[in-house]
Amino acid sequence: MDQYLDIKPEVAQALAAGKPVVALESTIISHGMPWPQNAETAFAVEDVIRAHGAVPATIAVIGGRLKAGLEKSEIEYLAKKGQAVTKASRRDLPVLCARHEDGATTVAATMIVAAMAGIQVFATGGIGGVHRGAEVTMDISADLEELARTPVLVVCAGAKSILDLGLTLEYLETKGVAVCGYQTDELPAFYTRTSGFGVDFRADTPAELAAAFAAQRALGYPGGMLCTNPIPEKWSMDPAVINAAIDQAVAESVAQGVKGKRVTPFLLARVKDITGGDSLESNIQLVLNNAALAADTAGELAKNT
Ligand code: PSU
Ligand code: MN
Repeated sequence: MDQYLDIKPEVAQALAAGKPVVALESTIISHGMPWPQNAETAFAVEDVIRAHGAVPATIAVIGGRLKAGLEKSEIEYLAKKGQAVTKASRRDLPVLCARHEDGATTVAATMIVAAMAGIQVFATGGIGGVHRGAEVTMDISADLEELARTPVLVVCAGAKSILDLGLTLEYLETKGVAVCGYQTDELPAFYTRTSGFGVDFRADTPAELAAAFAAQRALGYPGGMLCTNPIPEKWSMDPAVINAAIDQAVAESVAQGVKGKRVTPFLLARVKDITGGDSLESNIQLVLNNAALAADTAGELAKNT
């Protein structure tokens, strides 16, 4: 299994010494944000993790190697290539390894590589979920299945309402994935702090969150856990503005017949364009906020192991 895995020396040393490490995904770099903000954000996120006492490990596939920890030059390479890089979820990793190709890892694929490397905590912006209209299209992100099977704690800002948030929570409940609200009882909706949907449990400190995940690991559950961390008040968006943009983007994707793995990148790009870039700054800020919480939580987990 490790035949295809390269752990960056700094990350390997931290793991061997029991120091906190935080994994980061790369689809957010190639498909989630435009150049050059994507590279700037990827570097800033790594800096926040270091400032909070943990070692960052940005994950991607480069030349068929599963990389746990990227060099700056590799991050820049993926950022510049943008949507030309293969968006890699669970099903794509074996093919990329066999063909010595590059891939930007989604939440699902990042969890797989993180778990292989021994990294327990992962920070991102938003996860994939059950799309609106999934009762007809069956468009349900592989991220949800991965949360059910791979033991990684994913810290995100909830999910965008490009998804059906209610169905996404139902799916996670069915799969036995606990959803934590960080200092909130409600699922945050990425750009906004509330959604009207309740979470399973609330944690008010990184230590509380770490304790819940540690208990799950001790019980031998196979899967991961989801922590949803609301966007800081200062950066949260007007729900009317963002929801109108999302509704328009979803309508366009239906009208244009966008399908499969192209749906999420299409919606993300359209929402950003329709809101004239305001949403991009909010997106960047919430990722930084999640990185800080993930690093603090990894620090708490490292204390107890
Ligand atoms: N949602 C976001 N930003 C993102 C993604 C989702 O708000 O960047 C990316 C993540 O990499 C996520 C992936 O894992 O899209 C989900 O894609 P899909 O819906 O095709 O599974
Ligand atoms: Mn999909």
